[in-house]
Amino acid sequence: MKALLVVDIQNDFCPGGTLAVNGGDDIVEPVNRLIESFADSGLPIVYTRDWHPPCHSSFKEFGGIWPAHCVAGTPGADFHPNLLIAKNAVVISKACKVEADAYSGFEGTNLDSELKARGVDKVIVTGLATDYCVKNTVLDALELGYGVFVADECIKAVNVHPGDGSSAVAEMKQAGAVVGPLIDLPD
Ligand code: VGL
Ligand code: ZN
Repeated sequence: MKALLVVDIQNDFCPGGTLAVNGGDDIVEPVNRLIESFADSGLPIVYTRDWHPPCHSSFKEFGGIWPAHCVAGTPGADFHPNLLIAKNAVVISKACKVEADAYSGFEGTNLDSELKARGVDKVIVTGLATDYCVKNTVLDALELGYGVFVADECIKAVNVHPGDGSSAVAEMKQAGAVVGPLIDLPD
């Protein structure tokens, strides 16, 4: 059974947000097409979200490297307004504690058990950002034994250093993920 993973498509990671990924909102439309198709087929759709307390340790003012972003319950942490939220959506919040950051949707969450409970053995990964949360979610999924397909059109990198996005893609491929266009989506 396959599932769709929609990683952190939240306002703060889109243009206008505090940690905006260039063109981050460009992926909303292709991701919505996948959401519709998975929903029509009754397949699981899981949304992860970065969900930080106001004094999170990853924020610059508290010793971290990022501007404040995705503070739980604020508009910046909301999903992009155009993102379709499927009726059968499973929402996984991560990095909810002051001390711990989590780039992977599996880290400190019940994502693995939610997937296993639904008989999922293959995940299609989409979302933001390629070089952080997408990459780490993909690497953990592979480690946990899932087959992983990453849809090219449905991810976008923050590129703190130029080339971070392409290195992340290379790393995901090296670890066993298939990264390709939507037209190659596996059955
Ligand atoms: C992310 C930086 C900080 C992400 C989360 O979702 O890729 N990036 N927190
Ligand atoms: Zn974060």
